[in-house]
Amino acid sequence: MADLPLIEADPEIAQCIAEEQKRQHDKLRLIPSENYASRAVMEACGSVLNNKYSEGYAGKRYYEGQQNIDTVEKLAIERLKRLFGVDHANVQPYSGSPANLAVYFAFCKPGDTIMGMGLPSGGHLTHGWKVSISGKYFNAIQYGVRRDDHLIDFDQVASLAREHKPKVLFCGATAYPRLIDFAKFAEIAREVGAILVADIAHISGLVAGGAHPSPVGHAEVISSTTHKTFRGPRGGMILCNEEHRSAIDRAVFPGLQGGPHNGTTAGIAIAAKLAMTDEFKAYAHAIVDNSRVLADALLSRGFDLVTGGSDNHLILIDLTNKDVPGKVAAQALDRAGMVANYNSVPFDPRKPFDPSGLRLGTPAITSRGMGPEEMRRLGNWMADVVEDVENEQLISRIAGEVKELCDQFPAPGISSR
Ligand code: DSN
Repeated sequence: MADLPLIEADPEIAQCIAEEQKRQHDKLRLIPSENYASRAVMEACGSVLNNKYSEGYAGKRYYEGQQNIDTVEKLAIERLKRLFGVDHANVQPYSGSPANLAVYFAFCKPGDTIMGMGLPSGGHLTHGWKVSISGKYFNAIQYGVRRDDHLIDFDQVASLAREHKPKVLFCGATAYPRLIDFAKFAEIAREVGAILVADIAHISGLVAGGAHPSPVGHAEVISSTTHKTFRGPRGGMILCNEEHRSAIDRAVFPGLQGGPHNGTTAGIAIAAKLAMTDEFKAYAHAIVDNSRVLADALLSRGFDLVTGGSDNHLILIDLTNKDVPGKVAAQALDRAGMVANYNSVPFDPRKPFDPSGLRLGTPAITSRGMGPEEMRRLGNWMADVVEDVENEQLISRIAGEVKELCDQFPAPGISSR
């Protein structure tokens, strides 16, 4: 039983995976937090590393048999240190939310004041939003974007920071289409004595590839997932200077987690190695170029883009002028082979589960090698669908054209079918 191939051991799950592989191949995946992990990363994640327990850190574990695991983890750490130019990396957080929780645990006690960007402005749940543990266990102060241009309101950040003196100031976002000015955040954090944490989950691949300014030298602590633009496994990491090394390590283990997921650690090491290549640098820049071209294509079809465009991997559309709710548009686009997610826009009068916006991005389609020409086609397809969401004939014709396009661009990590 334990040695049966998946197809024999569990045909139902095998079928789900085969169908998901087909879906990921046949559709344009536009959710900005998703990507295709590199093939080598996928191999590492499904390897025997899964079988090993390794609580602790290299050279100081609570289990024997770490001859190979220590090497894997040390490689991941050394590569990340070199890639990002930091003193230390912790590669054990299970994902981005646990990484951020570990950061709070390292520096704060329940009830302490923390500060981050509010979810409705594009911040992440873990940056102090009220339903998250970060909003419930801490006195969370939330800053936002300006009403007129939807850019981060630095006057508000500064005045809230001066008033509330947070222990930790988070910058970074989950639905913000512009560059993050880490230097400005650092100036404010310094003035009020806060530790600046840059959550670069969405943009770590862009930072690694030089397509977004780095927070290193500005933020004392940097948290990230490893599976978005970084194109690694589902995981998390925390980068920091020497001063915070032991607080961060202790917060992750034994503070928050047990044994690290060693297959993931290997995947992070591989992703870091691949991110050092010229090919990855070109990829990171191509993500941004594609996002700009797609934004222009959408603007030329009358879409209202939050902040008026994009200079990272992500585009946020306010569909109010198209008179279509975000969810209806996202569902019609999915039927047409384009998978985005409905999302609130700043100052959204609608509810989060039925918001006015659509969030999309270019990391996954750029991983398939698509470029400006494909972005212009995509912009037109999206406009055709959103302007006629009930026209199933049109939607099914476009789904066919999308599939034809996808057949021309192999998806990394998905074997030929
Ligand atoms: N907030 C998720 C996203 O950006 O899709 C990640 O946690």
